[in-house]
Amino acid sequence: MREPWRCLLGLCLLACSASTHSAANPFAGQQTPPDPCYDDTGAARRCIPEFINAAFGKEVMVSSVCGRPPSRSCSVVERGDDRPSVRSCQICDASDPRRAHPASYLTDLNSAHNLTCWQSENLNTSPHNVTLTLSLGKKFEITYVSLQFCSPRPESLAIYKSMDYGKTWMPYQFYSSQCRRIYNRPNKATITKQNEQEALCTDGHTDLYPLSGGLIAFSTLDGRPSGKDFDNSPVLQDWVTVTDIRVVFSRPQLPRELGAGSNSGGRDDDPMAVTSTLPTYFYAVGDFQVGGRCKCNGHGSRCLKDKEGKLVCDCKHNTEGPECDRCKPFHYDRPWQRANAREANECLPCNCNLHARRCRFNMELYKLSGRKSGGVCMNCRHNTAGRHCHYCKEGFYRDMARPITHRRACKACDCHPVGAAGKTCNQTTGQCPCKDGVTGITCNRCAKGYQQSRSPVAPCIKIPVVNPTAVVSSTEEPADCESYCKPVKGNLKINMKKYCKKDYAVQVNVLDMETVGDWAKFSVNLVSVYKSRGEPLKRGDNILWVHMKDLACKCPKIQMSKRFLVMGGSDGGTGTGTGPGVGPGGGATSPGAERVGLMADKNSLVIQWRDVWTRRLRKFQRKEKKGKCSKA
Ligand SMILES: [Ca+2]
Repeated sequence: MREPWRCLLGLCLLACSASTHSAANPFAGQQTPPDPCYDDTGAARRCIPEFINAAFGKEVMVSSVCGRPPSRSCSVVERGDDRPSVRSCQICDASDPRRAHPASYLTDLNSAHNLTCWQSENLNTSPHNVTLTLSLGKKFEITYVSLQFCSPRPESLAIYKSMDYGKTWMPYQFYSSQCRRIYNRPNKATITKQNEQEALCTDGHTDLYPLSGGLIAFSTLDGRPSGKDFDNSPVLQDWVTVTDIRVVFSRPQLPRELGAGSNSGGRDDDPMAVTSTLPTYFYAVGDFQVGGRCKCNGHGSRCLKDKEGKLVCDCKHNTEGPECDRCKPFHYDRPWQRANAREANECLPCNCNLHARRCRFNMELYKLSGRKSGGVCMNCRHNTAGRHCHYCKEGFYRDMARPITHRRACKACDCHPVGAAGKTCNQTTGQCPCKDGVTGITCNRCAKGYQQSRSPVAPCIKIPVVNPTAVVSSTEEPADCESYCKPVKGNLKINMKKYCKKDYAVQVNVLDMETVGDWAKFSVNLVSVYKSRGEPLKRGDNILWVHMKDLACKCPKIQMSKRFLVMGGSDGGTGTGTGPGVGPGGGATSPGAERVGLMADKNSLVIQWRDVWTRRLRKFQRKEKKGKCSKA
């Protein structure tokens, strides 16, 4: 009995440096020590759940159990000290707790003082597989599987594992005194790095003795070369991962000493024969252990039951999933990786400057960054754009007074719909692209030397170089002005004689001026009309044309925003040009038909208005009506 325990202890030492707290410890988990997944500085480090007997307390599905109906089974008991073995018989009765041997005895608290054993029915045929199936309900990384027998150990036994909750099974280990014959495998094959994930067969652990208390213990990593470098061996990490374990007892020991039945004993020459009758036998196991750790890939230090009662890892390092086997949402800056002794390999959040809630991983970008960062932010908010939401989207610019993480780090360009050539402004200054002659951050006004136009294509146009006041008050008089203007120049008096000679006499207010060819075109307001030969003149807006040469010689002299008495027409002057082709020009080129309005020249009388003239001009008006002009 001493040997198996030493063996188990050895397995444990191999498997774990941690103490073998089993889930049976009622005080486990009561203390709340610092989180082992982080060091003193808060940096992530590998953390693993404690080493446990994962089978403890779990239900084992068995294909056979004694006691229904009650049956009598006999075994040979060794007494040691050269005393002869004795044959002992017992009744198995499933309905009597004192005589029952249920499957629950496989995984109950194992006590040397009170060994509880599951026991199969009495069997007498072979092959007659008896199976034990244990579901762990979650992935575990296991170090050993052990069975402590109450009956003699089977002559051939197979262990299978499942990684998908029992959907598929694969061989894990075989025990047989005839490996090749029973399992078609070589005995004690050597394991190389190439076949580390292969089940082996051994004839060890198949001795008849001890007749009771014998142990079968399978150490999952024993003899596998990469076991020493487990962190870097995905193959072995996979090898030790299980969700379910199945043990199949294929053949019993049938030594003559055990021959209990009356039939002829001995081994069948062909163990795989359809059926052969054997002496009555049974299997009995007192303890079924699966030593290992809840699989959390180094990102969790414990496993807990979730709301549905399912065992799951308590994941840290920004991981999630039953085995902490993926990164939490928004933590996709690098690929998920298992933690190892040197690197915690925690999942890292994407850097989105607080502008996105979702991101995805891009392998190309990750490789380009030297395997540092591969996260790409999705749906950047607050008018940001880019893989890290780190710049402003089109139509917005960076407000440098705020950090990029600020909700209002990006301001609208607000480019003027007419003044700007586009909607995209400079990312740092906010300057919109302005059309020619337009200025301002948003292109909302005309530049110096430009004036607004009605054209959306060219909203600001160059102000003409000709300055009206400069023309009117030009000091650059032509040299011949003296002779050109005579004799009228200087004669600023008005009398009945002059009044009679002219075609029109009006008071005008000069508003504006522009040049059209050789002509100055004055916008005027007719304040009063004292005379108009031909078509009657109306008060209000009108045009006064003066040839540039006349204007340059100041005959007449006209100033902006001032009122003048203008008398012109017949005697050398032009008439009231209200109709096309009116009157020939007097000493100047006729403005032509297109120049509608009044005309004044060197022969016209243009004098700054004086209010006293109102009465005098009314008097001339009355006299003319009485026919005084024709007399003169
Ligand atoms: Ca037990």
